[in-house]
Amino acid sequence: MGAQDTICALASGPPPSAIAVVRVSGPAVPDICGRLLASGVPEPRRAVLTRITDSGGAEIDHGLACFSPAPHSYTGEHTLELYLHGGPAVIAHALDALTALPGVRLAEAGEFTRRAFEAGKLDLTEAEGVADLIEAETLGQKAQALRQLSGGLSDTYNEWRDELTGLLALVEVMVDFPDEGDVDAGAASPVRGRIESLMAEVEAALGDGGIGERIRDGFRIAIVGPPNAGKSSILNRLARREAAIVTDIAGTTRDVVEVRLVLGGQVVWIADTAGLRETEDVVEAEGVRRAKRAAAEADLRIHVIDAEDPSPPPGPVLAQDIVVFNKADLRFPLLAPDGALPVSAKTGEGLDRLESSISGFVSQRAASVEAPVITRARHREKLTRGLAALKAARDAMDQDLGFELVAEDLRLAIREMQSIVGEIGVEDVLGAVFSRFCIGK
Ligand SMILES: Nc1nc2c(ncn2[C@@H]2O[C@H](COP(=O)(O)OP(=O)(O)OP(=O)(O)O)[C@@H](O)[C@H]2O)c(=O)[nH]1
Ligand SMILES: [Mg+2]
Repeated sequence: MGAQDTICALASGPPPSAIAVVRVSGPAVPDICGRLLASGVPEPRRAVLTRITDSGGAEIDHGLACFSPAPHSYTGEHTLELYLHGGPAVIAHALDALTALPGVRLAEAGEFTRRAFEAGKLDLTEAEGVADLIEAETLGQKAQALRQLSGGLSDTYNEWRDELTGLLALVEVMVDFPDEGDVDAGAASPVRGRIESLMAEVEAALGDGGIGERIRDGFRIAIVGPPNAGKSSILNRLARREAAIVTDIAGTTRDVVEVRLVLGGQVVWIADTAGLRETEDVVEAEGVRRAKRAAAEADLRIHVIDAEDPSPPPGPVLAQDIVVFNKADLRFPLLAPDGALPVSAKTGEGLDRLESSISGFVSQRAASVEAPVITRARHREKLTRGLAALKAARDAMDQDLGFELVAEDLRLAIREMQSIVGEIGVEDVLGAVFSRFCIGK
């Protein structure tokens, strides 16, 4: 399947819809216009209303056609977009008519954007921004994806790469002229300082609390506490459905039950966990182990105190955590400990305040880093490796290991920056990124 294939796909949502957009990209586009459009090849980048037929002359639809000749198109190739009536038969007829033509086939997931990437229209982080924008459910995700799509991440990575390239040039001069001993010391010191300041910038980016990834993938919240405190009942209230099993038997929940919600304009994953207690039961003990892990990994914990059997939270309570005093319906006047939020999963009392505490936490967290440059684990992994290479370069300088080694470490760091933006792309990374797109994008 070479780039010479012309690809086509439905680019709009599933039928029926008012309008369906069928997208075509590749060298056969002018020929396709000649064969299928009564208008012939439309004037570039102008929508024309035309009768559209298959090659046997049978009418597909009356619709708008827009032709964008290479290289000024999304993919950099000749492209044609057809705006048809969005019925399943119209779409099927259009795609059949297109794929019946020589050199035309259906596109694979993400293939239009992959072609755009290969034509240099987008770099890899920008292409990821396209995918994120399509999937964005919250305004926070949308804003982050738009920033990424318009080069907000690549700008930083490219700046770092350019700075490193400049440093490498300086170091290479020292490798090439090793005898200029006096020059070495003088020229080397600014290099070391610049490596250090770059390290500080990369460290700051890595130390962003994972906000970009949280905005994209969701914040993690764990409901923890002793058995029977009402953790699952609280989850069900928050989820507004019976997501977890509730019984009066202590030790009901074993697995971590997660529910995805949008609160405070952000995606949050709320995890109900097994009640924390010492137990001989092998299954329950595994549940407790998982509960502890979920609590440790969460951005925020909701500690549930049982009003029927109040005791302090068994696990560590961090500053941002929320403590709730559940079954408040059973105790009047309320005896909630200081700082604990009285709630009743039974009556729903206090649940709105719990929800707004969670919303407040996530929206504040999301705003705590203005423009995170890491939005995926892929970025974090490469940047971490880039930082390690920078450290190695600095240490090689400090230990007088020779400029060849420093140069090698700088080259490694450059490679990590380049692979984030896809300048050097390992094929499997590209495959992994683009295969997650929808067809037609
Ligand atoms: N009166 C009253 N009963 C409640 C409240 N919340 C939960 N319960 C009851 O408490 C019992 C335990 O509730 P669960 O939600 O299963 O408690 P849990 O903390 O998930 O328990 P484990 O999964 O065993 O750790 C059930 O009988 C619930 O109906 C509440 O606010 N008021
Ligand atoms: Mg439970």
